[in-house]
Amino acid sequence: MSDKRQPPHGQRYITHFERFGLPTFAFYKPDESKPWQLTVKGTTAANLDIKPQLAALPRQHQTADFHCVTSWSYADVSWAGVAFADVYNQLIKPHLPEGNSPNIVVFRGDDSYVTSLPLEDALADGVMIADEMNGAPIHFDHGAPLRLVAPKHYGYKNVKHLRTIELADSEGAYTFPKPWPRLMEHPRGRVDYQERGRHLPPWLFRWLYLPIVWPTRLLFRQVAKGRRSD
Ligand SMILES: Nc1nc2c(c(=O)[nH]1)N[C@H]1C(S)=C(S)[C@@H](COP(=O)(O)O)O[C@H]1N2
Ligand SMILES: [Mo]
Repeated sequence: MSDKRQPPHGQRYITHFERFGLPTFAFYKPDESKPWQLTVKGTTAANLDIKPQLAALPRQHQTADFHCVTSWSYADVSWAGVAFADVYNQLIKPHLPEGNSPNIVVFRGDDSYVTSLPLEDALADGVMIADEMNGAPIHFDHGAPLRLVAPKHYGYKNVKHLRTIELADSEGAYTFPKPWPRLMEHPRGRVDYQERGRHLPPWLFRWLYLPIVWPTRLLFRQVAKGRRSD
């Protein structure tokens, strides 16, 4: 990364890309005994698992900066996987109920983390379901085995351990994971527009998040240590 590169407004580059997230999800452990499914809901097909079909889609690669809403950014992460637009158009759309035009996509992780994007944002260039990071299968820390990557959106839209994709037609169809306030989730979450959350100005979110960044980072580090010595 060039020293001269300026991060987006209100962000600061950090030098280590670490596992991070809502503290309630720090303790998640995957159940490795079952094969991973990627289930699509809101279609006519009951229990549509598209995981086996991902391999047939064209592969995409991109290098992008990663921006957490709490103000840290990490430069130049390279991802590989499939475009969400291909997933939607080829694997999901054929199963939508007649006359149904969803406008929201809800993404849920295996740890029960949940957030959403307007369909229009999810179909944009660069939004992918990634299975590789920096040339290797995505490590647990960064969302193994499948992660949503939406580089123009804050980290909280980039769902790790992706398990469920749900098509919905109104925002009321889902909520941000409890007990976290929905205030923390902007419906779009675009970095360029500092859509950090709802109802409050971006500077206030930055100020509110400031005291929780280090405790959260330390919690995730502590849990990772425990996991290694299991
Ligand atoms: N499943 C899941 N995905 C998640 C989160 C989470 O807690 N669980 N946290 C989000 C937040 S707030 C951030 S900043 C990024 C952190 O990604 P990293 O762990 O790869 O650094 O993951 C996002 N995706
Ligand atoms: Mo974040």
